[in-house]
Amino acid sequence: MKKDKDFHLSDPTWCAGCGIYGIFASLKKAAVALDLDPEELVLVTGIGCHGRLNNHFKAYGFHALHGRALPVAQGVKLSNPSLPVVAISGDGDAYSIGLGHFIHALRRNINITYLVVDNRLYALTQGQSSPTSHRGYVSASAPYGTKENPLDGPRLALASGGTFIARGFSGNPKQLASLIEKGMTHRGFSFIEVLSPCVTQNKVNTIQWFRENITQIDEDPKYDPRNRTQAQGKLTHEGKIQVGLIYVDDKPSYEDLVMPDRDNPLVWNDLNPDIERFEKIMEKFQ
Ligand SMILES: Cc1ncc(C[n+]2csc(CCOP(=O)(O)OP(=O)(O)O)c2C)c(N)n1
Ligand code: SF4
Repeated sequence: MKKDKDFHLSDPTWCAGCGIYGIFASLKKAAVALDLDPEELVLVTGIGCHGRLNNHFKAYGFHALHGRALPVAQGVKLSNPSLPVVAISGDGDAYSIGLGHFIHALRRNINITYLVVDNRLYALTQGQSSPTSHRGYVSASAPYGTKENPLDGPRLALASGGTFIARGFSGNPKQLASLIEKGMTHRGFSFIEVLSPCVTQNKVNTIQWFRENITQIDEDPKYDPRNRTQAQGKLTHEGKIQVGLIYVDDKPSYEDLVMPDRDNPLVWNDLNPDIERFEKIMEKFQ
């Protein structure tokens, strides 16, 4: 059985108190619980402070372009469906520049896990408003307060056909690790938004603020995460931020539908091109 330290490549350099430390710890715990080997796991990150995660995590890693973690992660999965793939974005990466990819991955139901680190601003670029910054939030890009209304990732995911929707909190790594573990065993696209304080740029949504403003969805004993109407009700209800397993559904994954030949994935094929044929194709472009 592996231990957390088997997935620890190097000590991270996020600011002291940054929520991403809790996500780093939770991801290691989930990998241990799933009995994975570092070479059996692929982490794909976007650009931002969250993007440092795969620099320090012992697994295969790919640091994609800003907003492009999902296309790369989906490409990896389709080339080698036997590999567990976790994509990680920030709220800017996922819900601004990468929003189109998010919606299509949800409706495609491809079998990867997507963590969105929600610190409610663009941290790496020094604190501009992001799609999850609340209206009135004063930031580097909105000195008179953010004018847009915030976007709710899980609500959008439910409307887009998501089959595994959860929200965790970096301050509760035990729960987060369990959500990641469940997500990674889900057959289809598992989306976990993670509330994560940025201690350096965001002086409003602090760890204390998150603690005071979240509520556990399963505190309601009647809550059934397989009931779409209940999930919709919880997510549209104005009040505290719902944390926990919000919604789960069984639907065929993208691979189930498009890859009948799973025993012969692209990665095992001999891709040496036929040079003559390749040159003929290239002639057409000259
Ligand atoms: C195409 C492109 N546009 C803009 C940038 C500049 N940029 C780098 S990180 C970032 C936003 C980071 O915010 P988020 O995705 O929320 O990640 P965080 O730093 O908060 O983890 C931006 C706009 C970039 N690197 N590439
Ligand atoms: S700037 Fe914010 S998100 Fe980035 S490492 Fe520091 S605390 Fe974390």
